[in-house]
Amino acid sequence: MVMRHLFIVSLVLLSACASSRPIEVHTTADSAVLANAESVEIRLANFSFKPSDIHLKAGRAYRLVLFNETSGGHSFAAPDFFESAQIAPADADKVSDGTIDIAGNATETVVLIPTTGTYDLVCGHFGHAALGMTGELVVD
Ligand SMILES: [Cu+2]
Repeated sequence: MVMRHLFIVSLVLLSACASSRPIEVHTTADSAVLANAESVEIRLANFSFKPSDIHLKAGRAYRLVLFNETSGGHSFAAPDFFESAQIAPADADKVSDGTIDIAGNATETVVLIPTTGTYDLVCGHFGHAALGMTGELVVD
């Protein structure tokens, strides 16, 4: 009985630590649109996104090229942006909890079709957003 009680308490604690809501990733099978993806390069620096204001057109395919020009890790965290976009099936696994992690001096790419909206962008690494590593994605 005591063990069972401890188990339930652990479950409650675990779920309290997890993110506030699960981020779903939607994929698209529209390979013809994805094949014509336009590349957009975004650099991750200490501590900024360059550019920090990213403008995209809804319904068009983009290849986001996320280049981390520093030796430390950064991330591209935009949960609402990724959740509302249609992501190329091959890239869906790169997005975890609405975030793509980019190791130092590495590049990650993701092909997607964004949806109209204004979305917050931050680096999810501790303290980086407070140091100015924030941005905005505007899709119209
Ligand atoms: Cu960072």
